[in-house]
Formats: sequence, C-alpha cells, structure tokens
Amino acid sequence: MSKTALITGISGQDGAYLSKFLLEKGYRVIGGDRRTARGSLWRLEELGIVDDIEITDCELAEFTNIFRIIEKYDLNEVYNLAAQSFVGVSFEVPTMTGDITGLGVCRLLEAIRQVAPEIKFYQASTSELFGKAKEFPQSEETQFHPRSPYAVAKLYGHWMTVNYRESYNIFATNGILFNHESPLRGKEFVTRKITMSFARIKNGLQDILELGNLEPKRDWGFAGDFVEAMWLILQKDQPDDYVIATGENHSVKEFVEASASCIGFDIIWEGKAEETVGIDRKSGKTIVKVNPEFYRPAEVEQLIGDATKAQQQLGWSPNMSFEELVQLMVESDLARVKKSF
Ligand code: NAP
Ligand code: G4F
Repeated sequence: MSKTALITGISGQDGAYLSKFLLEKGYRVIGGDRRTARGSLWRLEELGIVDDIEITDCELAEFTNIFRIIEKYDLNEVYNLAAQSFVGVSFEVPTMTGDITGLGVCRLLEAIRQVAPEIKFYQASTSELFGKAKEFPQSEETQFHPRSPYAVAKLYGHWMTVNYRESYNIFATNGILFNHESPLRGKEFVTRKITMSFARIKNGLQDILELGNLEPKRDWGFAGDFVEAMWLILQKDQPDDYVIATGENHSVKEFVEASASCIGFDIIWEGKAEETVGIDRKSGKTIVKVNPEFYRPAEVEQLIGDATKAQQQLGWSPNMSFEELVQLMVESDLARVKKSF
C-alpha cells in the first residue's frame, strides 16, 4: 500500500526536494500551498514533478483551513516545512513570524490530535535554536539560545512538537537541520545571493555584490541529502529528535572565495569589517562590498553540527561536499543567466 504525505511549504526549496524523494518512493504527495501568496511552483517545475503533486490550499495562519486538510486526506505522514524562514526579515516582522513559524506548528499538531492522531508528524526545526552556541559542535544535548524572532518562533514549534509527543503520544518529531543549500535555494539567502550575483557579474549584468557580515560560519550541506533524513526520522519505530548536519563549517567569506574561484575570479580583500571590499585580482575591479545595511541586530556567529545520533540510529550521512555544493550552485546560476540572454 502506498503512503500519503502532506508537505506544507511545497513551493519552497525543501518542499521540492522532499516531494521528488517521496514520489520516487511511491508516495501520493499532497502539497500545501497558500492561495494568498500563490505565485510560482518553479522549483517543482525545474524538478519535472509539478504534475505529480496534488496541490491544496494551506495557510498556516488559519486553523479552519488546516483542520479541513487533515480531515480531507487519509494522511500517513505530515512534513511541516512551511515557515517565514528568513532570519533577517524576522527582525522586521516579528509577530507575523511568531504566528506562522511558531503558532502554525501548534495549529497543525492540534488538528492532528483532534482528527487523526495516528499521523506521523515531522517539524522542520533548525540549528538557529543554538544561536549563541554554548558548545561546539552542537548536538541534541546542546542548550538552546535563539538569537532572532525566527529562532524564538522555531523554539516554540520545537517544544510544542515535543509536548504533543509527551502529552498525547503522537508520533511527533523534530529534525534539527543545519543550513542546507542548492540551486533551488531562495535568492535572499546568502549562498544563492553570492552564486547568482557572481554569475550576473561574470556576464556583465551586475557590477557588484553587496553583503553584510562576512565572518559568521555555517555548517552548509546539500538540501537533496537532507530531505532523506526527514523521511528516515519518520520511518523509526519511536519518535525522536535528530541533529542533521555535515560536521564541517565555513565562513561567508570562504563561501564567497570558493564561488569566485569556481567562476574564474580571484578575490583579494582590502579593509576591515564594515569597510571590507573584495577586488578581482585579474580585472582589478571591486566586485564585493560590505554594506552594513545587511547586518542583523543580533548575529549567530558560528554553527557546526554533530550528527552522530542520526548516523548511528538512522544510518544517515551527507553525500555532497562543500566544494561540490558550491560548484553545483555556481554552474546552475551561470546556466540560468546564459539561458536568459
Ligand atoms: P523556504 O524555501 O523559505 O520555503 C518556505 C515555505 O513556507 C514556502 O513554500 C512558503 O510559501 C511557505 N510559507 C510561508 N508562509 C506560509 C504561510 N503563512 N502558510 C503556508 N505556507 C507558508 O524554506 P526551506 O529552505 O525550504 O526550508 C523549509 C523549512 O525548513 C522551513 O520551515 C525552514 O524554516 C526550515 N529550515 C530550513 C533550513 C535551511 O537551511 N534551508 C534549515 C533548518 C530549518 P510561499 O512560496 O507562498 O512563500
Ligand atoms: O543565508 P542566511 O540568510 O541563512 P541563516 O540566517 O543561517 O538561516 C538559514 O539557515 C537556518 C538554519 O541554521 C534556517 F533555519 C533558516 O530558515 C535559513 O534557511 O545567512 C547566513 C549568514 C548569516 O550570518 C548572515 O548574517 O550569512 C550572513 N550574511 C552576510 N551577508 C548574509 C548576507 N545573509 C544574507 N541572507 N544576505 C546577506 O547579504
């Protein structure tokens, strides 16, 4: 018997990769997409799966809407990927972020509890919970210290998931995923911003890439690898929470340098902190400039994950290296820019 899964946030990066993964496993995939913002399912189109998914209206701000979806479909698994997921923007829209990214989780869990408590539930938890991290690397045992309205909202979603598991015996799980990127990453996130800007600069469509703080370090993996972990978490006999990470981290500056090198630029840095510029040694042109406008009120300086538990209990480990990931993203954006001519 094939299983049926609901994925909220179907139009996002992870929604696309997880859909493809589940379809290949023979799942019927119901994709939650919000009518109020429906614009584009370009990621599903790029993966060639848009016609294989049943799209349903899903607005996480609206309890009645969520309730109806859980009632309508005979679901085995729910993957809650929907969120206001951009950390920087969460400082501008803190209450909306709390409503969607935090309370939205409770709405889903409560609908599951009332309608179909046998459903297995996956919550897209995050390494942002560790924020001002207390130890390195971070594991399931590391204390949380969220540093943004986004992270605080995710903390609520995380603990509500644990609470519904402990209170009502619901198969509710958290994947504490570290940053994962891909050619389908939103352009507002720093990795895609870098690879797309460099592809445009290379082709004469843009002069300069403006960034914020270059020093923070992230544990960057490939989204295609990470969605497998989401599925594995729901296939266990007992619900639990898992850190999913590569165990290696790099600074934003290192991501810039690696992307530049893939595209044929050779960056030398001048100036300190907010005055920093990156000059292409070959052309002598300034192609990167720090703009303090992109700094955040509170920064997460360094994240690096310890995924030993996932490795041991789920048999999960990442396949793609940092260098391969950067190359994949750069090549993909170069191809997109060339196609636009
Ligand atoms: P994403 O590309 O930003 O996708 C977010 C999705 O949520 C989009 O489909 C968006 O729909 C939807 N959404 C936003 N507001 C909504 C609302 N009010 N009601 C219903 N849907 C709404 O994010 P992602 O990178 O795929 O990440 C998936 C999840 O994992 C998110 O919850 C994120 O916070 C979490 N996470 C991501 C990472 C990472 O590195 N990627 C790491 C840890 C955790 P629209 O297209 O309509 O905006
Ligand atoms: O790419 P980012 O915006 O990702 P961030 O803040 O780490 O959040 C992402 O990963 C989380 C998992 O840890 C997810 F939960 C979350 O949903 C999202 O997917 O920023 C990465 C770093 C930050 O330190 C930021 O300050 O890059 C720094 N940065 C420097 N200049 C910039 C820029 N970030 C962005 N987005 N844009 C810049 O110009």
